[in-house]
Amino acid sequence: DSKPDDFHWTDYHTLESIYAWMDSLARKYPDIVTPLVGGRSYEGREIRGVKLSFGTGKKGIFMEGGIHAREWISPATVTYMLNELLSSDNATVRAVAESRDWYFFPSVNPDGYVYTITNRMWRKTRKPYGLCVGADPNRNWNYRWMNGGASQNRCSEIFAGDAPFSEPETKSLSEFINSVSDTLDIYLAFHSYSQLLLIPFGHQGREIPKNNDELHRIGRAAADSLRVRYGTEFKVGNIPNMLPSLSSGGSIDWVLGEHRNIRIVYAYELRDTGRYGFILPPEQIIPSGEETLDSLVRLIHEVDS
Ligand code: ING
Ligand code: ZN
Repeated sequence: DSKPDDFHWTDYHTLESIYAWMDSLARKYPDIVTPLVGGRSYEGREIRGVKLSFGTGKKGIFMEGGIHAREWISPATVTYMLNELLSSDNATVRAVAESRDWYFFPSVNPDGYVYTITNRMWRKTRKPYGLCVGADPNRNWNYRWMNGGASQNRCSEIFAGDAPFSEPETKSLSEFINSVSDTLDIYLAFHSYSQLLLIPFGHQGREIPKNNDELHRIGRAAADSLRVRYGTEFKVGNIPNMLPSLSSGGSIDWVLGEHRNIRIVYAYELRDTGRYGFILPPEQIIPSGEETLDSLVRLIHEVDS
């Protein structure tokens, strides 16, 4: 693994290395980058992030990565975009970067991510539940909790936890989001895999976002721009129409459901469509980062136009 000075996107990185790199950014760009602690995990790790701020009075965008431990392309793509938004000299990227305050949290399930070093296919948190371990942190948020596509079986991969926000990760991160939510207008979560851009809601109440048409229009524009560079096709739609089942208790349902000022909310399901699945070769990190940033640039242009 690497020192902060040669942090790169030709390999996946450990949590420690990602955190050390974020610290190095705060030292290198002290006027722009502020280290943040968004919460704490069951095993006592910090959920660390950075805020990028190029000026005052900007709206905010929240970038959630790594809520599922094995989806390694998520933290890798999120850190790639963080780096580009901070240091690219492309005028279009610079304008988008400077249009907002950015909250980047590349690895919001740090215990799970560390555990995937030895158990590569781990998805959940690491809090013990009897004979099994972990809840699905993307079924644990307190909005229509346990209302479709989630399980009360403690050994299930989609175990929702014993109660909403039973996991310290989702509880503490939700409190952090609440503390900055007034300024936010966009929230993006990054998962893998399937190449989808998912629009809330995932619960079984047939709830549709008030701005569903806008979310579809902007989402399709973002997917169009994502396709240009490498031909990667992303499909766009509401969760129940895109996935084989419902899924309640996800972060994006809670963000849109509880924070009506955050109008622009999506979950990306990044590369690929199943050839490599969660074990995406590291050669694809940079292409994924590039095309996802292309889509993000377009998304923000559409929101601001
Ligand atoms: N897929 C997501 C999951 O949590 C999702 C899909 C995203 C559901 C956002 C609800 C909200 O199951 C993967 N692969 O994790
Ligand atoms: Zn996921």
